[in-house]
Amino acid sequence: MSIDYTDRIPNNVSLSDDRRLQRALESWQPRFLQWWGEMGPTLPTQDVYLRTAVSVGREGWANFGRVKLPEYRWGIFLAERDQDRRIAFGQHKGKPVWQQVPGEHRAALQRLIVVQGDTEPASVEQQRRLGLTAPSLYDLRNLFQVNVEEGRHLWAMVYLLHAHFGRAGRDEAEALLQRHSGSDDSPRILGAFNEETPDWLSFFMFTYFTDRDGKYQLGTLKESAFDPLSRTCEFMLKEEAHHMFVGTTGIDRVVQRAAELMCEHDTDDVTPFGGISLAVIQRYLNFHYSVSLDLFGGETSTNVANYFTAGLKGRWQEERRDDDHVLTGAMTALPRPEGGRIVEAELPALTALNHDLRVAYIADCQTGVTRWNRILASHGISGPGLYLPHVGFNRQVGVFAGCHITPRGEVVDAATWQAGRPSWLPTPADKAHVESLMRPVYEPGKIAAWLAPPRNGINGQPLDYTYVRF
Ligand code: BYC
Repeated sequence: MSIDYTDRIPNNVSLSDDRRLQRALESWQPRFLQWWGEMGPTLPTQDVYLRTAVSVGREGWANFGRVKLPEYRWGIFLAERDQDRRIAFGQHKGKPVWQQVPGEHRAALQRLIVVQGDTEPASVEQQRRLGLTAPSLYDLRNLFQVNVEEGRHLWAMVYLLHAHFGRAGRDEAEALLQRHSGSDDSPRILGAFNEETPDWLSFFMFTYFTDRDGKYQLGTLKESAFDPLSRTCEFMLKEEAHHMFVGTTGIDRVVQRAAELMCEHDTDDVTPFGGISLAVIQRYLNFHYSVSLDLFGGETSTNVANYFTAGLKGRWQEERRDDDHVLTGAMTALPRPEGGRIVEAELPALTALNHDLRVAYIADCQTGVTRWNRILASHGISGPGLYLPHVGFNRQVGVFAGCHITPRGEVVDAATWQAGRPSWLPTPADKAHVESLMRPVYEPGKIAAWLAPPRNGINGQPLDYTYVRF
């Protein structure tokens, strides 16, 4: 199914057949562009070597070329429709999926789409100044690729709001451009999207941990009985993979450089040599991992039980699971703090679905940590290495909110926690050091000294390719 690029809004949803919808989206488009101009990347550029979606099929879905950023073709792309698709879970299991929103699920679906949509422009806002300090043109190009695609993911949600939620949906689409990351008056909806992404170590951590929450949330919405949402998310997941690649390989390169400097100078403290020490990397990891864990919502949630039963939001890889996909009566064990200890409690599986998703996410996060420790081992650095802190560490949402739990999982009192904080979360000195390393490197093929070069260029281009022109 190819995409019509002659339309003002590229799309594969036959937009020109629905003049009202087309007009509504065409009137939202200039407001989106105004938002991009005001809240998008601050670094002026001539053009950037970017990937643009051209088809939603299995092969050759994107092409690469030099694009002026504000002229990127943001469009509406849904994965191909499976005419026989049936609901895989919940009370409507086995019935045909919905092409329209059922009245009784309107509010809940709209809420899920708004929450998802809100994160996309938020991340662009958080990252808007990073171009000023990019460690290479390769990295700068990757930042802009992530940014334009998050902008497109906003389009994906705005399309659903306009096409299926009438007046209320159009109002919500407007509000997505009015809320801003970190704003006092009108912040973004979820906590992690109001945090700053002030430096490139934070950016790599964000794309590793927070974009990975995106992967899991989109994975559950891809199971939705509301077929247009499912098809939208399926295509978004395709783009999302590159964002996590940026995070994984970005941290690889920071760890590798730290390891090189540790060997060269025979010390753990590589700060004086222009690197980022493992202790600092660990503290950044602890922060980004814990705020990303909060994005899954409470360990027990009646919202999620209702979403599942209604067929709005499934589980990760729902159809590969070997159970009844209805879960009434099923129980599950989950950890919770009790009397100074963390104990396992038996609870209805339905209300524990946020926990279920978080467990899959944690296992996925661990793969990066294992990979980074392998890089250390390849430099002869043994020892504890990097690790994921305990699930209860630094949590603001769910059963662990308000508890004082160390990264190793001990429940401590408030004073002990505060005393340990500088060892566990980035300190002002850590941030100042990382910030001091953030100097732009815009010469083709050159890379800042605090991270190793990437292994390969983009789309087969050499590393010294001019990925961005000014
Ligand atoms: N911050 O029943 P509860 C991405 C609210 S990332 C603030 O425990 P529920 C991306 C919650 O809204 C993926 N508020 O949780 C990544 C609820 O409020 P209401 C984004 C929070 O509803 C990088 C109340 O607390 N997509 O795509 O089961 C770059 C009770 O909540 C937070 C989605 O999240 C928080 N952290 O689950 C770009 C998918 N957590 O309704 C993009 C859509 C909870 O009582 N959203 N609350 O006023 C959802 O599925 C669910 O809304 C949540 C929460 C998983 C977020």
